[in-house]
Amino acid sequence: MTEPTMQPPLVPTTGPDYQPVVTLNGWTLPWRMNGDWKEFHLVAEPVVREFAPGMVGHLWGYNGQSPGPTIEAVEGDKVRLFVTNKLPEHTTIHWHGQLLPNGMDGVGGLTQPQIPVGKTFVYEFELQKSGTFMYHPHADEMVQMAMGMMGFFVVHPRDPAFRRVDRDFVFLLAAYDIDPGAYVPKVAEMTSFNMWTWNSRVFPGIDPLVVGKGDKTRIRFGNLTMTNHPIHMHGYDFKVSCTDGGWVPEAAAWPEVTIDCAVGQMRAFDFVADRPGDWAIHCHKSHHTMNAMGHDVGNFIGVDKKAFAKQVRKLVPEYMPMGSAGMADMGEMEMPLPDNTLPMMTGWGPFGAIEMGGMFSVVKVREGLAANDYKDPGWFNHPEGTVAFPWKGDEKNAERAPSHEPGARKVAEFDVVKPGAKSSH
Ligand SMILES: [Cu+2]
Repeated sequence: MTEPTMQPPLVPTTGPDYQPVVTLNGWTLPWRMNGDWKEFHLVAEPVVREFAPGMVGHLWGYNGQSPGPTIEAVEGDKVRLFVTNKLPEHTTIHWHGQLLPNGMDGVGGLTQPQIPVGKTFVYEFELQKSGTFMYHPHADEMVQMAMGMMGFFVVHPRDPAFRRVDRDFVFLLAAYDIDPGAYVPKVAEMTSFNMWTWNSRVFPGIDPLVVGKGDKTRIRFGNLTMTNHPIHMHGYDFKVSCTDGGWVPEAAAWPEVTIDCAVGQMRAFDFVADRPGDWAIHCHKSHHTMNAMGHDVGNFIGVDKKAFAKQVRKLVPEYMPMGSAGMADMGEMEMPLPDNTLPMMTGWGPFGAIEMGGMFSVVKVREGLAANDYKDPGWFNHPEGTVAFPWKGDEKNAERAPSHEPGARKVAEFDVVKPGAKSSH
């Protein structure tokens, strides 16, 4: 796979019926039947992944992409997984959450020899239960996961009606530290990452989650970063329905609007999409909805930098004093960046700069979508009188609410606009 955009769900042509998942900015791995074995082939290899337009990472992944393709199968299936190693070092695959014979567990040195460079190993096991799983190496694990090696593994229930939904989205949380101008993640980084990703994509490069009004909807994710992520969805409350340990019994599924996902955990939540709109979904750690940023920036809120700026401009004519009224001006700023990086706060919505990055997307709930139509429907058309508006009594802000025509951008105002400054996004 070379496309970074979401591929259509892979509808089953043999075996029990199920609603296939869609992988944000990804795809499902095709299989073939060989007798009663369902056969898959993963190729571990270096890949180039676009995080969002304007930045790519030189990562390791599977079958041309990081994360690797999603594996989908059915409870009771006998699966045979070929793993070919095209990396420059040995590898293995661990099938996170699966109940299987010990020797199929994929821990290099402990349960199998490492898969040498250029060789293919085979894993065979019967899927004991349905649920939400993932796969990743258990060989030079710190390096190989920091380089992007991971994938989703969904096992559908044998009973097509069991906990069935109309739309089922999956993504994996991964973090990278890639300096501006660089392409390869710093694999020894432990805390100071600058790319907080869903399926190795960042806002505004993450696909929207497109849902038809009234659809039963499931969102599943797993965390292979070095910290926890409280995933928050606006507009709804939802029920936590599945973990990598199995289904939460319906009577015990508990309500949330934010569900924390610790390192090495997976979570799924369900809701009925009965409220149309463009509903934000994001990690609630505010640094995780930013792209490349420095953490050593002083706080200039309240500082009058006018006299200082005048002095600096004698030496650096393009100098822009920023931050004395907060950092929101960075969301609207479009200035040249170093090669291969992304602005800290970016993205444009119908009302202006969205000022986000990283782990952020939009659940777009619309009336009248066909089943399995995941095309971006554009921005929500708010019914008259349902958008927050300026208070008429405030003379300074007595204008009407802004129109939500796309492209109705506010032009950023700076003390100095650098001549020839052009947006690259
Ligand atoms: Cu987070």
